[in-house]
Amino acid sequence: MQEIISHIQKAVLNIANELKFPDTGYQSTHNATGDTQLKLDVKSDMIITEILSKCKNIKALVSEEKPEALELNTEAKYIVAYDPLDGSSLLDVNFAVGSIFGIYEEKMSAKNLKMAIYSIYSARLELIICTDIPKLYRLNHKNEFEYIKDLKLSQKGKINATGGTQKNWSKTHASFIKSLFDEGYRLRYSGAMVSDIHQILCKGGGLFSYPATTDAPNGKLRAFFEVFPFAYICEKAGGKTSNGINKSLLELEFSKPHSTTPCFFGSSYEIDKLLSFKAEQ
Ligand code: P6P
Repeated sequence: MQEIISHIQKAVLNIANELKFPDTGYQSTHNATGDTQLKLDVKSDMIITEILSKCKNIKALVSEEKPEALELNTEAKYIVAYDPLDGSSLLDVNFAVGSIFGIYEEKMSAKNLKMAIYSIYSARLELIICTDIPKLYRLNHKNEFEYIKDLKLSQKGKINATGGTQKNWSKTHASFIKSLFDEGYRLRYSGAMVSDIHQILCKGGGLFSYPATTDAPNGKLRAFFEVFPFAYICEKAGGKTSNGINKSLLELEFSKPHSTTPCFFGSSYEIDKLLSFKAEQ
């Protein structure tokens, strides 16, 4: 695993340098889920592909930006599924964005997830690595990732990160979200999942939601590249996750690599409240 970590560290350092002077223009291409691709989406994907292809422990690379897997070492046992630049559409307003990696053993399935990693490209370059406990590292003056702290979720938070277009929410979801605001939760939503969940993990609690909506009945966020890695990290941090029905996102199974799912991540109080709301409907 350390070999994979060091290759990912090298890739995120390269991407961070690329983002300093970005061309935030769009390609004329789209990814497998139909998102228009930024030049930096493609560039970040190229950097990760080039660097991780040199790692002998990786069986295959599966990118959110590519329709097909890249087979590497048939004898190796880890498949790395990644979103090379989550939140890239916010680069033109200089918001924090990041890369997300799920490391799966032998096959891409939530129960085979063995490590989850994400980076945050902002005023500081940070890397969160989670095998058992999510650990936050920050780039120091010597260009090394220095350990800062473990990330833990308390029983309840104060932050409500509400994804999806509100006019397309179900009535149940709208009343659940309102009930948290009525308790005094504060809206904290940037439009980049990686940054919005990072804030909840660093502040120690809250809820991030991207529900089923009338325009995205299966949700928007990608299971293997975004949802499973963050579900793994949030649950290892002591939180809970759900798709709005089940008791953990990590129970879900998908056959298509670019499948999406409604998703909720947070402290146990918020997820328990979500499930009680849905049960009453
Ligand atoms: P909306 C970014 O494009 C992304 O994939 C996630 O990072 C983010 O949480 C979501 O989409 C935002 O979607 O519909 O709220 O703009």
